Amino acid sequence: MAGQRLTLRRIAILVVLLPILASCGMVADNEFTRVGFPEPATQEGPGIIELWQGFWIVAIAVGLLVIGLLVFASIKFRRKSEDEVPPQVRYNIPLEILYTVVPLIIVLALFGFTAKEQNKLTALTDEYTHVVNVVGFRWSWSFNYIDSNVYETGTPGVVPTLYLPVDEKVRFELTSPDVLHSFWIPSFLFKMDIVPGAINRFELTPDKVGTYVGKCAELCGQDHARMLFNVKVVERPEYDQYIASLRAKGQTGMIPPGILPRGETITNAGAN
Ligand SMILES: [Cu+2]
Repeated sequence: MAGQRLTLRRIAILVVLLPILASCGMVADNEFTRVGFPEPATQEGPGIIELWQGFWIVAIAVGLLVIGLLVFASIKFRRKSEDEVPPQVRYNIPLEILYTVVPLIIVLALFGFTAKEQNKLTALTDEYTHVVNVVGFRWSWSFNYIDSNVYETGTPGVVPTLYLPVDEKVRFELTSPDVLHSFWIPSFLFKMDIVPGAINRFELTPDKVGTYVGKCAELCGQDHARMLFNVKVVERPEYDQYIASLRAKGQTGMIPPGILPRGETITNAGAN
């Protein structure tokens, strides 16, 4: 009897969950199935969306199971008459082991999937086409295009724009001359801290032409909220034109200079 009830419950859970799972696979590209995430603008984005969806599916499944059990228990074991005391149950070792082990397995599995995706995302290759040294400083950004030896810089009042060519892998090298900042482009579904005294590196391949917003995601002082930038993902000819325009303006070299940690150097993209 108990076994039969358990099977029925499993079927009920599947009936509720299947449409959710199916809708994630079939209508993958809207804000509802992305659970609030923006449309990814990089090749790496879809993997992050899938991880996020997986977390939600697990959370919904656990939530439904717990709510289902609560409702079931409160109906099934309720007091049935005024003078009745329902059976008082204590200690159920198998059940206690079950609700210790099952959450542990869930947490370990979520950790495993996250670690796998994160290792893939933060792996450095030698397949990049460009290196951009992003300098986060109080309170704006400089973009040093290492392979072209030009730069662009901003102020809290004049928001700088980072140009990236579409479908080309870019290595970002993050540095800070002052305090902690965090380089965040929501549409790239990626954020990495900028730590003074260290160079944090990652690589992404933007794959959708468009204009995106970026911001500092680490409270860094008075004008933190104005530490904004734009990102323009453009076709290669437009990118080359932009780089040439920086050179024409005389913005060659790196800015601000002398901020690299001792003994560390920005990757020389000329090698590729
Ligand atoms: Cu900042």
